[in-house]
Amino acid sequence: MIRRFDELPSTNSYARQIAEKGAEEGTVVRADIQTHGRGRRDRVWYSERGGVWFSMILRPDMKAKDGFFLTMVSSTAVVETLDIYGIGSRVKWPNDVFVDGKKICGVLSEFETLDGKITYAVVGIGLNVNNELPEYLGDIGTTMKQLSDGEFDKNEVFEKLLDKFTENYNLLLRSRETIREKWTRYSDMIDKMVKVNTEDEEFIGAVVDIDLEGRLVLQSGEEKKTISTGDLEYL
Ligand code: BT5
Repeated sequence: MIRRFDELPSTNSYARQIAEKGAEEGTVVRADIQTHGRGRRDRVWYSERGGVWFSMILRPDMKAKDGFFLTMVSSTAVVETLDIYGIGSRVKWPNDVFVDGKKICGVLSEFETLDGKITYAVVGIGLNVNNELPEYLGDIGTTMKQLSDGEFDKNEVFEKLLDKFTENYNLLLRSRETIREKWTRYSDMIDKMVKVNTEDEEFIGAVVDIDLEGRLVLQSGEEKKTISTGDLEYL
């Protein structure tokens, strides 16, 4: 079921509320404007009219530690959707999609867990389509419109993205390895030098792998470091 709103504070927050009350797997919450769109660590996600902002409620039979694969499925679906429109993009660990060094999409996955298993997940995708970006995001963000000649049919983009999500989600339920392999290919980050900030540490190294739990494996001198989440910058 798709629940569409003109305006919501945040589709993730709304989806969590209705998931608590039992909303079923596959429920989608979409808003044209978010007044309090959220990123990770309570950052603001700029969500004016013109973008595609939505969240999905999922109830996979999955361990909490594998939750990152839902983020991977989302960014994989975004890359494949942009490809349909002739826009080449890359996934960036952990939760972004970039075009030519600029962010076009962010994913926010939130989980409710019990005894190490996911009871429900809310996976939010924000894709810049026809929306304008504020000046402070001008250097770091981009939109589909900016990358092309004109505007896009936002509902069509949403539908294609949902189809791609469903396709990749079903793949994930059959084989995590297929998603990990695809995502890694779309990331183009193996062997690249990066700097990663976690909440309290900073790591610099070359990307060796994305491991079976979706963690980033860095090689720094003789040492290997495995990182669950953080902010990554290419050096
Ligand atoms: C994210 O966080 O990238 C996750 C964004 C998820 C947004 C979706 S929209 C539907 C659903 N409902 C929500 O409330 N959220 C989800 P993070 O990796 O923490 O990146 C946040 C940073 O991205 C900000 O601090 C800005 O630097 C930048 N940013 C904010 N809005 C942007 C935009 N529209 N386009 C590109 N970059 C943006």
